[in-house]
Amino acid sequence: MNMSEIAVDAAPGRVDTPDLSARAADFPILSRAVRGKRLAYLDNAATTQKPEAVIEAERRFYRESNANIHRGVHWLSERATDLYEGARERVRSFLNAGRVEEIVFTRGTTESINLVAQSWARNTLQPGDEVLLTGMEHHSNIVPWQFVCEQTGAVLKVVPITDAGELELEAFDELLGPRTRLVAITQVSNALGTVNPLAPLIRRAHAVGARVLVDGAQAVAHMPVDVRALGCDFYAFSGHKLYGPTGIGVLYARQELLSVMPPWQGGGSMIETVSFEYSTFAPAPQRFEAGTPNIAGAIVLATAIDYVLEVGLERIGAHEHALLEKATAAVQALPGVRIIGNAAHKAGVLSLVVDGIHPHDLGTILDADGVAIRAGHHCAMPVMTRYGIAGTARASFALYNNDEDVDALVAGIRKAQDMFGGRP
Ligand code: C6P
Repeated sequence: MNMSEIAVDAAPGRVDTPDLSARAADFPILSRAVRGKRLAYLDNAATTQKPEAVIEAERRFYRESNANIHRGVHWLSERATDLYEGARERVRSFLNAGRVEEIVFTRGTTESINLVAQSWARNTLQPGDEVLLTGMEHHSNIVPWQFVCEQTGAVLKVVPITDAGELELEAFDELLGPRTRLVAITQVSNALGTVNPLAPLIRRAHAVGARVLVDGAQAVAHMPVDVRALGCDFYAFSGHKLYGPTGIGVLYARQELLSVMPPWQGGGSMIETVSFEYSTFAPAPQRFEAGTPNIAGAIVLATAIDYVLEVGLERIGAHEHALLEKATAAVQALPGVRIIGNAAHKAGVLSLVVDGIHPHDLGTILDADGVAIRAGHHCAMPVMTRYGIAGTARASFALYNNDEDVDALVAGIRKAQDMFGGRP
């Protein structure tokens, strides 16, 4: 792989560190005390907090516009349908997809990936075909492929990762072959923070005739995403990691694929005609949205998208990167602390292990001081196996975090070291 090709994709659109300090006030929960302490919420990779605009949009929907969609002849149903379909258009524009029909609402990243596995892959893969994953995938981008490999006789291949937490690019090239039908890859690793150089990898995959699914769960809240510039075939993300509600997510799929993919769940709203002999199905995306969808979730997700676009995704990314750099330097100065994930291009995720302290103990000590992090394997057990550890303590940044949060994190680690017998 040509390194200059990678550099173009990997170089973030760096802007001067923006001042987002006023934005914390948009998030009511951040002003509450936790265990009598100021809350430093650093578990944003698990889920982000919600701004007032999002909370209010949900309330407004149920107060003013609630009805079922695509069914009613009455005013409220038309209104709810317009809002829901308007939200689909806002997601299209957010991802720069070519057509609104390419946007399917799901429950989240996990369901989006399972949809591709059980609709596209199950009907495409033949025995001996290969699905290429990477060693840094979340379980949501591993287990659905294991299911479909078992169902079809296809086999999984895995691109290894380096000690620094980057993909072994030569191995990617070697593993990609004429039997590769799908590459399923994360844009940003939730356990390591690595940002993968997607565009050249997607080009390589397409050159051998493979399709590419991108897990965007940890990307969409931190950088602008353009599915057409990336060239991916499928893109999945969750609303709740993007300042939106839980229970709503998105699958983008190219029109030529989606339009011929069979439904994977049957029910109301996804049919054209039904008889006891056979049924015919609505075109995409309705074909993939069986039953009453998360109407409020989709509409409120669009409000969350408006919110991040108003703040500016490049500014958010630059702000989080500045916090990551500050936190990285501070923990590197502590003896006995090892950062897991030292890729050249990282999003705002800091995973670490501390000598002699289990990540859960560290998480509990931090929690006592109001610092919320995640401890464990982060649903990325193969990553932990790769580094020979049971888990990490992970701090992950969002647009509302600030230097005070970083200071609280570092102070908590020092305190834990003192409690566990002093720093080495
Ligand atoms: N990672 C974390 O703490 P859902 O649960 O469907 O919204 O997202 C699943 C998922 C898929 N891919 C990646 C890269 C992810 O990080 C996640 C969710 C959370 O890291 C919860 S395990």
